[in-house]
Amino acid sequence: MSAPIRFSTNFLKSSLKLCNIVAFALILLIQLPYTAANLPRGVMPAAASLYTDSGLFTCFSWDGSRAVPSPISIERDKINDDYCDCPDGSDEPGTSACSNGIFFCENKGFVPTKLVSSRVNDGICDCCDGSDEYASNANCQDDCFARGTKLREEKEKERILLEEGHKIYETYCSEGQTFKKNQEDQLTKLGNDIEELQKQWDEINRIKEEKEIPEKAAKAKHEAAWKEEKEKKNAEQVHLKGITAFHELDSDGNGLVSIEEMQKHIEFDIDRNGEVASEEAKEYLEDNETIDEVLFMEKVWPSIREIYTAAKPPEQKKGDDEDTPPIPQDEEEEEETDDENDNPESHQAPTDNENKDNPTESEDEMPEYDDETKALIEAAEQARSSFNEIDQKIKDIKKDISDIEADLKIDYGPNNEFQKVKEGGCIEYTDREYTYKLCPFDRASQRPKDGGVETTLGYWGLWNGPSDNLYSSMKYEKGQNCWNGPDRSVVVKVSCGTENQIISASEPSRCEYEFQFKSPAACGKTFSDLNKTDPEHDEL
Ligand code: MAN
Repeated sequence: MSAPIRFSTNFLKSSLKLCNIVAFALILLIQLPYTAANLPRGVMPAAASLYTDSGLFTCFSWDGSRAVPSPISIERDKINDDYCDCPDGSDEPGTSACSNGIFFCENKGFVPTKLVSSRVNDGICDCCDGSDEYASNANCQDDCFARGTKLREEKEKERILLEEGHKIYETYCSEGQTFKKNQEDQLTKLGNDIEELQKQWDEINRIKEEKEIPEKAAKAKHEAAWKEEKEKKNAEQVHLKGITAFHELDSDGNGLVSIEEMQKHIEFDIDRNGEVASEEAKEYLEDNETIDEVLFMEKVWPSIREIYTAAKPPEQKKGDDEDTPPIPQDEEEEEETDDENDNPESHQAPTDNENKDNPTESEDEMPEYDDETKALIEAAEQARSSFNEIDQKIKDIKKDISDIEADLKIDYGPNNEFQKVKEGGCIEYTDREYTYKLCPFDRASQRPKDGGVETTLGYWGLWNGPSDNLYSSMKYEKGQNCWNGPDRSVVVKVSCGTENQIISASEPSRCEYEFQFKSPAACGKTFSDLNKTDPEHDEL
């Protein structure tokens, strides 16, 4: 029962096979004129269809990768007849008849190439398959396969490198983007922190100011009391010294100071003629012949106090009125007072803040604050310390914010992939003379190999690659000025590599440098991305 069915199936299968063969043969027949074997010599595959029409051949020229037919048509048998018919040279791809013809070397096993057709049969082997010298004496060897093998090995190495670089590139992208995201999150967080801290700052500042008011008042009160006490003490001392002076001047001890007694004291020699004239003495005594203690203290002592005290021998002056500087007797003496080693006791009386060694001074030191004031100071101190703490915290956060904002402004590539390059830190390269250093997105420098100072070659400026490959070149600019020349600058050419590395540094023009820099960040394109542009290279 099943036999006839099997027969008919086989029959059908055979018929189908036959149909396929016929169809394939037809396709072959139709395509025959398009095969390389049938093409006139030297025609490139991209132009094959233009040579297959039966009948007339239309001359054409190339506009980029597009063939543009010309108005001139010729008989097909005039193609490659060693006579140039088309002004564009398209009828003589395989001879040297047209100066502008193009000869296509198939170079099987290697890379197909194009030659100007004048190089056809010129005795020089241009194509590795020797096809350009088909009618010359040149003995061309077909070394396309050997060359192809070498090229394939190189390509394979390149492919491995690009693949490896691309893998790292992908991690650079994801880590770079995560980094950026974290920075943005951090910025938001710090912004919120600042807002919160600012509120606390306001409150802590308010407390500080509040605590400082009673502190200030208590301190001022204490200081005013001390000042008053000191003034009182001083006045007493001045008075005491006056009384002592009176008794010293009253040499006969009769309770009166007379003109004669005054004359014994050379410090009253107003005109400095070496003696105290009675008029001079009298002038000091306010025109009196004699003066008693009460009038002396009231009228004379205030005017002679300084002169009298200054003229006293050092031992006697110790602890004298500290508020009053001595009046210099003449220019010489004035100069002497400048020399601290000469006679320290004749110098200006120590003030409250000076000469702590002076035993009398310690008596004048401000006494300790009372417990109540101390407590107020302590409370204000605490408030100040809390304030300083929060104030510093805010300053630190503001600094962090501005650092992050500045970093976010830097263009680390379309996927932030160059952030990893920056993170990697500075990279050095040493040539015969210099060690060059590149701190990505910061600064480039140079220092002589045998030591010496570092020269700044430039600071991070901008990406300056061509518009279709912007991130292939960086510019570091505004470096140290070159004597009689420009500010130094560096162009860093960036290409794909499995690590961040400077592979060369040069100075093409004085003080203008160029680094070749390899980085996985530049491995955005894969091997196939880079090798799919030229279809004629597929034959490799
Ligand atoms: C230094 C270096 C050189 C540069 C000269 C210019 O020697 O920075 O690279 O050419 O200065 O004077």
